[in-house]
Amino acid sequence: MLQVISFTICPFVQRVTALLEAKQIPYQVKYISLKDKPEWFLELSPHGQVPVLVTEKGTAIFESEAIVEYIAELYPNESEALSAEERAKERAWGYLAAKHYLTQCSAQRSGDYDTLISRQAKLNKAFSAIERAKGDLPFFNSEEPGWVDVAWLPLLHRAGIIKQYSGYDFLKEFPKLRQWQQNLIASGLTNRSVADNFEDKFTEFYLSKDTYLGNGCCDSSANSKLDTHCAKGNCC
Ligand SMILES: N[C@@H](CCC(=O)N[C@@H](CS)C(=O)NCC(=O)O)C(=O)O
Repeated sequence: MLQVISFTICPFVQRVTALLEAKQIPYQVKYISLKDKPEWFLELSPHGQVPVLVTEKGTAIFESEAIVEYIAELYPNESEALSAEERAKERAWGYLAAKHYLTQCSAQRSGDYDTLISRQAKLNKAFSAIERAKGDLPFFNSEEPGWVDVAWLPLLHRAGIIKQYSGYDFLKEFPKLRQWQQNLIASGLTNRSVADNFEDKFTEFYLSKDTYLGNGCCDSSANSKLDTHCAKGNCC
């Protein structure tokens, strides 16, 4: 069986597990600590990063982009009979999402208001672009989640958790993305692509007291500043 070497809250890993889930491919997950990387892991991953996919033959593939390409090639869906041009466009939208995973991570970890807003502005460029490209179908121009959906899923899933716990909505200006987020959550893919304790681990790190969002959009001192993004209007 395929094995995914993972770190619980890594968005690059979640893209891989979401694709495996969407394609209903069986796999096992092995979690490691990135603070104390095991020797066997460092032998598999030349840059010491997750995800790593260990194939049925025992070959280790690193870099999430290479891993999702491998999975798509090995397990093609009939509905994925795309022209070269269509496939290239899908790959490009997927790449745009992955390029923003670390931007979202750092936005969530912002220590102050100005940092959060400048990082949100970087995210907004990508969000605006995909909001314009998104049609009215439940997923990215399709009835079922596909390549582009699983690439954007980590961003949309995490934005949902941040909103739920802090009231801050990264997607406030993007109605189509909010609907897409709801459709992905309703599909079950968001939950199935992470560990049972994902939400605890995620909020523990990204909404810790070291972070601006962890100290509360609902904090009265932050209230007026965050008003434009606080999902709860009068701030809780
Ligand atoms: N370009 C890599 C990025 C993966 C990545 O940044 N993984 C992080 C966790 S989310 C990691 O392993 N960090 C540990 C390190 O860099 O030492 C990919 O797409 O697989």
